[in-house]
Amino acid sequence: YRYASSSTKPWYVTTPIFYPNAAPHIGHLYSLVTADIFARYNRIKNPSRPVVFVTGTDEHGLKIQKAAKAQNLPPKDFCDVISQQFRRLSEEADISHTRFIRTSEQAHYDTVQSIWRDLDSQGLIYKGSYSGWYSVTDECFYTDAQVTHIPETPSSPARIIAKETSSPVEFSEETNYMFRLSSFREALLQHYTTHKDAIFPDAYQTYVLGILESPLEDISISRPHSRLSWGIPVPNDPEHTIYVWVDAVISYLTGIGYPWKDTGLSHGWPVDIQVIGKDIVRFHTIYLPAILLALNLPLPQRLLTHAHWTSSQKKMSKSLGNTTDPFQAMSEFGVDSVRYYLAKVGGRFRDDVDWSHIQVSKHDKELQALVGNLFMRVTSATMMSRVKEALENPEGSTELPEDLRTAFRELSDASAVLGSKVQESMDEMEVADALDSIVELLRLANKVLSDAAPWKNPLAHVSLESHRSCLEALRVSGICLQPFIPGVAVRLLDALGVPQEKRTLESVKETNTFEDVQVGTRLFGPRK
Ligand code: ME8
Repeated sequence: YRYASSSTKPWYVTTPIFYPNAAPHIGHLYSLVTADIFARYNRIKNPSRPVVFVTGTDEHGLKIQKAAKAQNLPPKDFCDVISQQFRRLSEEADISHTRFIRTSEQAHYDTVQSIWRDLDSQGLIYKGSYSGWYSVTDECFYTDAQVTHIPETPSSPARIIAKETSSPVEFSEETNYMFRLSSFREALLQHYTTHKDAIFPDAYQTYVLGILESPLEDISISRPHSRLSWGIPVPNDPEHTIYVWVDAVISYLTGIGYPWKDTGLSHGWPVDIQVIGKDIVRFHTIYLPAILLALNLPLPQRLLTHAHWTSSQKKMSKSLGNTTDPFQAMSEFGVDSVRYYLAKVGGRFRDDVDWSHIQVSKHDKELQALVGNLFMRVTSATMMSRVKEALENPEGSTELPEDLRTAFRELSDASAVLGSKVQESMDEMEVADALDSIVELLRLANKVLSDAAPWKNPLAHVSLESHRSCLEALRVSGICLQPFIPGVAVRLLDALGVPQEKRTLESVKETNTFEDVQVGTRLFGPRK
């Protein structure tokens, strides 16, 4: 990841680095699609600026060690198989990542150890005895106050679980390396107080500021090798393995080649948008930033925290096994319709959403009607011959009735402002609003066409104006839809004959003649 010029920092976006403990589900696809929408949006917004997009798999830790053991496989072999499924998911879903990182890579091992040494040399790491409640599912320690005892019931034995996540915990007392997280509280508080939009949606910024009002405790950042052997060893002390979350958050740096040996080149740091689920806020708003402050690196610009997809109101999770298979959904409805559903319904990010097969199907039909049918209707054989007729008789335009003139003008005006509406919403990270603006324009175009009913009107100019104004609506929608549904958008722009260099947000404003329309192009594949 070398860039010839240091003047323009590449635009950098990340997804969480997923645990390959079980097959990916819709929740993972959602994070990938969300990050991809921003990656693709930035490419059309600023085509000369490179976009760096890192995703991958977080392979170390007890959770993976246990899952591999249950299958009688060495952890690396186990991860090879499932990491490959995450990679395939990214490919099949048209995710435009530029780097898929595996934390089991040598490059990552070196980066993590080098950062450890750096923190250690600054006196930020010390050895201590640590006791607490460990959750393998959540891969973290909880204090006494954060766990609760559930008494025995006829159907289940007594258990101790984490209050926040309901995951089972086990008590452990061991010698660990500790990180002086406590000494970063003020700097973090200062950061979030002055960077008011660091965390989106706002509620999480408030939540994090709340955490920072009380003292932070130092955290354990290693486990004894006897408990955790699948991980990166502490430099010069192989009896201890580095805590998986320290290892994991560093992948955002490894992903763009840290530690940079060639100074003066701009690699992309800091991250511009970091997409995560609300389950991992603390690691991204406190642990990672503290490490970055220690390394004297700038903190990520913005963190987008999204809610969860649920299944019968319960969070979809690999540990619970109540998941929806994204490959299955994509083969049934096509990649773009699944992306459309995820972005339209999940693009407000604030509330959990229950995955609904019926709703995906509705969204698939809606998209086909809005885009596919509109294109078919305005390029039908009859329409094309009436358009030709009108072009041969320019004077006929004076006969257009006033109400139709107004309707066509309103549609053109709406097309002209779509680009800036989308830009406004996307810059505020309101993905659903951006998509809604596009849908609104397409609805208007469909309505204007139905009201004008050129097929019933003897005046050929009604056909010509319907054709022109609807194609224009399709062109600007097609450009703006590229981040969301890249497959359909590209087929649409190809069908409209829009040249490659005219597919940027800026070119939405330019005028167009539709001389190369590919009549009869299929924009959607067959549905089951
Ligand atoms: O936490 N709805 O990995 P993970 C929406 N390895 N998003 C969901 C989801 C759901 N039901 N379930 C998962 C880890 N996700 C760590 C991350 S980062 C340095 C290390 C998404 O495989 C969401 O983004 O458990 C969540 O934060 C992430 O997957 C957790 O994936």
